[in-house]
Amino acid sequence: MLNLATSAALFDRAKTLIPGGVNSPVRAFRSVGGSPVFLHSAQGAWLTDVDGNRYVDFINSWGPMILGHAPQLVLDAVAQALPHSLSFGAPTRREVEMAELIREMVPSIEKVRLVNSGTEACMSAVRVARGYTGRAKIIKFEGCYHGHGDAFLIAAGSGALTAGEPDSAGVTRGVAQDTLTAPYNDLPAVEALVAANPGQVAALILEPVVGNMGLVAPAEGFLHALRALCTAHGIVLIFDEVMTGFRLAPGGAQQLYGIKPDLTTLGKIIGGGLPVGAYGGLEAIMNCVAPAGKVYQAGTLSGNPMATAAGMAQLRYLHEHPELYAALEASSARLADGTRQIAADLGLNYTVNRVGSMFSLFFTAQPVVNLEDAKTCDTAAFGRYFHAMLNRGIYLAPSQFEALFVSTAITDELVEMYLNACRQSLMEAHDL
Ligand code: KE4
Repeated sequence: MLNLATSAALFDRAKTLIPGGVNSPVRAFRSVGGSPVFLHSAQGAWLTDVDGNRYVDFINSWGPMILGHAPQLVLDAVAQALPHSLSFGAPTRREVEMAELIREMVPSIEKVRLVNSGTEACMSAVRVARGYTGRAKIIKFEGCYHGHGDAFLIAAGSGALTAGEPDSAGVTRGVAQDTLTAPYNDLPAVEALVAANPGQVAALILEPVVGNMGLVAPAEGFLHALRALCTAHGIVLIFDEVMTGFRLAPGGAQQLYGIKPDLTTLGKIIGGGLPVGAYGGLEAIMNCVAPAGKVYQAGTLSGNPMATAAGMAQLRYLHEHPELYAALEASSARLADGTRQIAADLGLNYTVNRVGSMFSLFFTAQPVVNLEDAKTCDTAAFGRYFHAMLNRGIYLAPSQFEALFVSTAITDELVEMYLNACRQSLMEAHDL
């Protein structure tokens, strides 16, 4: 068993100071039980916690660390920027260069605005879609997460035709009534929502590949059908690529599936580990954003010189080394296929979904194509598996309803280490 004494003491202190002892809920290990490990440092594929325990990281800060932790090229870029002050609140050359690079890597983005998180990016994209169309309602999918903006914290209403009920306290009915929800991969449900709200839907926002109910891929033709539906009804199609952007391909999921959304939201990888988000797309829509237009959005630290130094260094490397995506595909396929085979060998037949370097092991034998399927998982068994893997030095997402993120730092040896731990941990979790 791991010595987690210092983590436990820090967590006790934290709980007297910070809600739930963490600065983001999923970190609290609530859905897997136990107390979170407090991290001290990281390098490449390896994390070290405050008790000196080491883990191979398959979360990578929930996506940003695609090159592994503390890549020298990013550290060097930040060190080079450091002496020139930390923040100006005024335009800088690097923001122009970053906008040019984003536009080159994601051609559907004709104009882009930098913000400080994925949440800000998604909130702003919806606001500008509403300002551009003059419409109020949005469509989102059950199980998709777009940050903690009020409009997104909405449970699916019964069926797909009623306005949602707030998921979170503090979200008013006034907000909830403008958020319509449908099951992911259910095109008829979306068509029914559009038909029931003629001329009222400003935007449809989705994760083109879902990470936030565990990994769920779009059904064949689903994204193309949504594109056609939005075009036909003047609905702004927003791809939330905060997770998938620069990960599934240099140009994200939209490059992988050949779809041109009207707006794209970005985060995580774009900041190289520092706080950067972005939203952008058609010039006609983005020219509605202040001060060019009347949709207000602002931010003290938007385009922060340290964050853009880290982000640009990482993005430039990804842009200049497209071959790394084939390497990620190979290592991720070995991890996911190996996991699926191990579960089958143990008679569990669990579902493993993967797209590129994102994958999830679902503790259910049925296919998982939407949130309802994902909720059939044995989350208690997942919790036992999570801790069994942690005790074997493998750091997974502390929730069944998250995706794993593979970095280029995962070597063949670490794939083997993961698969050995996976076999032993599945046996331990099921007393096999
Ligand atoms: P942030 O505000 O956390 O930077 O981004 C929100 C967001 C938007 N869109 C998608 C598709 C996302 O996955 C996220 C954030 N992802 C979660 C992981 N499921 C971040 C981890 C956390 O909430 O602590």
